[in-house]
Amino acid sequence: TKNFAGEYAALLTPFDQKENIDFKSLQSLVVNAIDQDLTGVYVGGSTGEAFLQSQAERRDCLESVAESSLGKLNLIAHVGSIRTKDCCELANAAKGAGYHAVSAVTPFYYGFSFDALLDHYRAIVDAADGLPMIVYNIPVLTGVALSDMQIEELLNLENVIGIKQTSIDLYQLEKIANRNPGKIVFNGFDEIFLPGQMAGAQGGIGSTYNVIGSKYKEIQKLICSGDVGRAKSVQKSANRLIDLLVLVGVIPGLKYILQQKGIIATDTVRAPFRMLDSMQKRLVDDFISSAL
Ligand code: HMN
Repeated sequence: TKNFAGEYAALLTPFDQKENIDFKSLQSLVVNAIDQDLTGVYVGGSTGEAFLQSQAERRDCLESVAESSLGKLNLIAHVGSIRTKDCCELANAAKGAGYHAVSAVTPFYYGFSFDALLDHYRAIVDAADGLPMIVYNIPVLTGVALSDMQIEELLNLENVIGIKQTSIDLYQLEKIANRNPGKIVFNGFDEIFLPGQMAGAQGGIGSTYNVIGSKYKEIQKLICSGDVGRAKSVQKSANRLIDLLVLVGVIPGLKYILQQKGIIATDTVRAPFRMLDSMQKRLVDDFISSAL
């Protein structure tokens, strides 16, 4: 089977001024991931504003990215939503479009039972028709807090090869990695990429990789060569950008930076998200001119 370890950009979904998907800009985001020598892309996740898109739009994005990637990237399709049937449809589309894996967030809002979650993942795996599944655990946004044992049960489902662990709890990450040596753990919070790797993650998937993907690649290389001191200083510089993004809003902030760099055409986000105001833009401009 394919080796998925590595660094992945959680792709944004560029829109035009009317909030329609801008496929040309989406293509250049994919090229930007290739140019940064990233391992792959994670398409249609939180960062992709997937929960603000229709089912047809999500499918179109999956297909468009696969075409643009020209076989140069590992492709992970995020197909999660709270409706099992929708996830299955997208998983099936991902398979058809040539994706290498699917991923799905734990269904949220209703507080489904754990048995319901297991059935949900089984159904998606079934629809993905042989594609490996990466469970997406992001308790701060879903409100679904999985225990170590529950995570292990999910990891033991057929075709589940790993988890995207977006949590500040590095102790849990360490336990997952330690107890499930055959599975792959992706770090989901970019600000703890280095500590996540130290705790046993074999890569990361995140929004800021769209802009500073090469920093995470560099940290990974430095860890391998035993130079943790320098890895720390690269993480530190990444975190100063992340501080700013968290302050102004990660998705609109990243879109603004990518638009300023000429990679995407507009910094439009979908309502109810809001674009940066002029003061926030000035903050980002000042940061870019001094650091990026
Ligand atoms: C996705 O699902 O699209 C992303 O991979 C989510 C990713 O883990 C991001 N998490 C959130 O936005 C909650 C991080 O990249 C995050 O934006 C970054 O670490 C800054 O906090």
